[in-house]
Amino acid sequence: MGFKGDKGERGYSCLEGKIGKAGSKADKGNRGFSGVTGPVGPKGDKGHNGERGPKGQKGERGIQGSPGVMQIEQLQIQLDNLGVILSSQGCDCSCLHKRSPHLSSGSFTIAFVGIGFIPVYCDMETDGGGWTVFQRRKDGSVDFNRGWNECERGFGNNSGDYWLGLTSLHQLLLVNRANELRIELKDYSGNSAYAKYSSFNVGNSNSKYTLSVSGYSGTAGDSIAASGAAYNANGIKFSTKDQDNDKWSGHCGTSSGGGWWFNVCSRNFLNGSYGRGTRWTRITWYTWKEYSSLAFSEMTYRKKHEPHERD
Ligand SMILES: [Ca+2]
Repeated sequence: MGFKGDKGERGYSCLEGKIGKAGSKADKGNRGFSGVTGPVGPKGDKGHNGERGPKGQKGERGIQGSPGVMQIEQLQIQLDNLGVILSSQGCDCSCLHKRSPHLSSGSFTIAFVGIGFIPVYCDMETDGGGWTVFQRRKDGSVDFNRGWNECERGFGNNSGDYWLGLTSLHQLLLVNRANELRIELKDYSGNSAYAKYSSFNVGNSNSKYTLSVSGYSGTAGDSIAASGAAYNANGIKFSTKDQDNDKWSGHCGTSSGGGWWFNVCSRNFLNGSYGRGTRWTRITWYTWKEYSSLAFSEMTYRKKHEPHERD
């Protein structure tokens, strides 16, 4: 067997020289200043119009606008026919009669903005019509001996025995400024009479609803101003069983059994107790039947038209 030759030296790998450590990265330099803005260039050519797009869907219906003046008048007439007198100023039966002359007598409700709903009865026939009824006695079904608050507020049913109330009466009279008063009376034998006054007003609560009435005409006589000075009601405050504003040393409201414009006390007491009899505490109108009680009374008012206001 021959001798094994010497092992030769190991040669260098040609890759070894590339395994060196990478050098460190250089620092980033500061950002430079922005350059000066150049001049505005010339305006470009106008572009072509695009093609028309497809038709959109139909929108929802908008909210209805406010009615015009003519529509409000038509609405008022429609409400008149339903028995509701709509007015921002307290239109009453005289205003209603002028606006809707075809309407006959009946119950209506006045929608008085700021005051509320006021039930009334309108007499559209008597003496030219347009009368607002604020008191009625016809069958004794309603007790009229009420306290102050109820006389202010009103009570009864506007198609029967009824008292409108001093607060509403005062407010409604204020709207018209000038008013006339008409009083219808009937006795138990079926006879009728009336008293009319060309000037009528009722003051506010501070005045205790002082009555102002003058200018009599009619068939029943003037029991308000001519039945004896101690019994006249013109310029007199309202009194009730719980409030004495009368001119007597006693208390007419408790002696009489009803609220009224008592002097010392009355010969024109239409709020007296209902029923036959001969006493001043009954429903009386002295210049017609003295102290014999009456079967029916109705107190109404209407706006007084000056001659130039007549239609
Ligand atoms: Ca008194």
